[in-house]
Amino acid sequence: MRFFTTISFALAASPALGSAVGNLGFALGTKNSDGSCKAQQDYEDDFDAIAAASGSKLVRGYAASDCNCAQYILPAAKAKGAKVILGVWPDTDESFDLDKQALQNYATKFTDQVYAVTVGSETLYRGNFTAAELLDKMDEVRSILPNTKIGTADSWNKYADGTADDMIKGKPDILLVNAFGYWQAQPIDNATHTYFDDMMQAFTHIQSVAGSTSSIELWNGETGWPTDGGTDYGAAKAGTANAKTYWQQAVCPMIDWGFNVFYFEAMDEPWKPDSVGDNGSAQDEKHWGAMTAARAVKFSLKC
Ligand SMILES: *[C@@H]1O[C@H](CO)[C@@H](O)[C@H](O)[C@H]1NC(C)=O
Ligand SMILES: *[C@@H]1O[C@H](CO)[C@@H](O)[C@H](O)[C@H]1NC(C)=O
Ligand SMILES: CC(=O)N[C@H]1CO[C@H](CO)[C@@H](O)[C@@H]1O
Repeated sequence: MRFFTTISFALAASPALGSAVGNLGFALGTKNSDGSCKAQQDYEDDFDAIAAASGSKLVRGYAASDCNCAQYILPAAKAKGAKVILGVWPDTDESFDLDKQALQNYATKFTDQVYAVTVGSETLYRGNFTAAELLDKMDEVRSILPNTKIGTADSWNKYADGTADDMIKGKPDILLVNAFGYWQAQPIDNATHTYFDDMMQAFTHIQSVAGSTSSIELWNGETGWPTDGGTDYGAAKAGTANAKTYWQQAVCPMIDWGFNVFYFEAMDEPWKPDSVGDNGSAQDEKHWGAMTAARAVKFSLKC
């Protein structure tokens, strides 16, 4: 099996990842079930629920100014001993400026709670920027938080196919690689194979372009599986039983291998509209949580 060969190679070549077990974090939304913005107490309750269910004290967001996220999540993280990867949304000048302002106003006052900042989420995948343009945006953000890890998150194939090379050569501090067997329309019994294979292709390419296995901190930035109520995607069938299988057969083993994983996502987001895919069919985005919107676990989140 191809992925076992590549994994042994990556581990042998990656003493920094080595035999230690990897870290687990969760993508976390900024809104309550009714679509209202979360307040500090809501984030504190989220941190409590995530830690109780999984032991994790790390979450990631996408836009620091969205719902004034940085303003409320950082004091909540401090109260709960948790850390946050904040996001900057550089796609438009307006969102870029608002998120930079939020970092300036809040992240600079809570640097111990800011694990890292990602500039852009799948911008190369969407074709929004070239790798060099993205690197410039990352440098702008670094000038606000010079001692914080700065990087980006993108789809595994945009790392593996060379699209990101000029950005990788700029030596970001941290890169998040998104990979979903589900979005490759894989049946659950082959989804782990696809996920591991995607990750290996992206990680080995990044490390070879960087010329080092340890100069850039690497994470799986998103993986997950929609639960009951979610939409099927080809042979990938939504359902809580499949999500549980994916957690046990894909997520936990990846962490056991020593890789860092963000699960997408912590809790359902019932306020989200359906997103219309490339072929015009609506895809539900409300049921990706490992927990319900009321913070009840859907299956054991212990590995
Ligand atoms: C299973 O996943 C691997 C890796 O992505 C892929 O090469 C293979 O075609 C998949 N098998 C099936 C039956 O889809
Ligand atoms: C769109 O593509 C997805 C994934 O292949 C598939 O599940 C869905 O049935 C398609 N919808 C239409 C209308 O073709
Ligand atoms: C700078 C840039 O090209 N931004 C575009 C990124 O994509 C969104 C929509 O997908 C556009 O609205 C932005 O103008």
